[in-house]
Amino acid sequence: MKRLNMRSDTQTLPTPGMRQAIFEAVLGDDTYGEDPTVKEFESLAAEMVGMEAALLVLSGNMGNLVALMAHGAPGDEVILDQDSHIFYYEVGGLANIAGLMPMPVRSHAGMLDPQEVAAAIRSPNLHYPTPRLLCLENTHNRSGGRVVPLDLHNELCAVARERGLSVHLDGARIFNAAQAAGAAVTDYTENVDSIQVCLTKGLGCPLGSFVAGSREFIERADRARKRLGGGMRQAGLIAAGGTYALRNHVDRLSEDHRRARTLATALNGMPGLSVDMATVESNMVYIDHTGLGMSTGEFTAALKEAGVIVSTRPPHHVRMCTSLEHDDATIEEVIDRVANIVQGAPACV
Ligand code: TLP
Repeated sequence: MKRLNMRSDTQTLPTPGMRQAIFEAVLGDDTYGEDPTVKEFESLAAEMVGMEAALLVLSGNMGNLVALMAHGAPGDEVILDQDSHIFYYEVGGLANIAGLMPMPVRSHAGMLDPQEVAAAIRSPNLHYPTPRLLCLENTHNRSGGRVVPLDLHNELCAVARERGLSVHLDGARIFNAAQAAGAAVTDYTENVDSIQVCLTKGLGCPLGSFVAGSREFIERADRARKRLGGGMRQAGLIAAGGTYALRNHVDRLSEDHRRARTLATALNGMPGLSVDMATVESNMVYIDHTGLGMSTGEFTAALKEAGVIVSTRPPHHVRMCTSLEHDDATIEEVIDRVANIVQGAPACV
């Protein structure tokens, strides 16, 4: 039985074209600024997100951490969504490595409220940490890959600006967000100071992310990367995949979005399952399995038994992501296998 891996868009393997590009990469020691493939990648990446400069890093987690360290000094405060990846999934690096103070604000299905963000920014006072940075995320992972609309994004940036804060965008999937919003990535970066973009999600690279911002910001980010042990040598092996992905894997992301919608529509029609279709805006599908009478663990195990791998969002959801690993036939096969499980579920027999 073929294993259908829907766990995450991080599960992609490099395509033959990408492997060839990596194989042919001209290499040098990047710590000395002598890897031409890294240089080429960083200038293309900066150009594509409309920033002065970019820096290759090893992962999205590292990219966010490097950006946080470049923006703030220990003791400074960061306003961010309680459900953001930086707050929820990055091992507390914000506090325990960067030394920053998190001020979490609750988003509403992935959308921060500008008034609530404004209220969370404290006025200067000897007793308070200094508010330094607002972090945004787009697409928003824990809300089901929702796309923060450009108007709201710009309103949130304006709130930060008015109070003298910088803005960092966790744009792990910003190319998905921009395509789904019918906007340019540069529309989303116009009012932010820095962005982190993952190469390992829908773009299909085996590793790597980049941060981008002003030249001066990237100089600080470079030092932060080095402090974290992320200074690399013949990193063109990573960068070559990145350049290939930026040139070849961006336009196709809308196919992943179309397949996610097909998947979501079919699953939503099955007894015991429901999908909030309003949240299916990019390549993620959060499936509420409450009606099956199975725990998240039981449902995930039954799916695994049927060769469908998902990630868990307990107590009520599992997540499936579409990516370049999946064609239409894969999606149909996933739908068939889930339909079989549903037929035998305690609440449905
Ligand atoms: N997200 C992963 C898991 O960590 C949850 C996934 O499977 O979705 N920002 C956002 C918005 C992300 O979704 C992720 C990864 C990261 C940053 C971190 O990227 P990596 O995994 O490269 O460190």
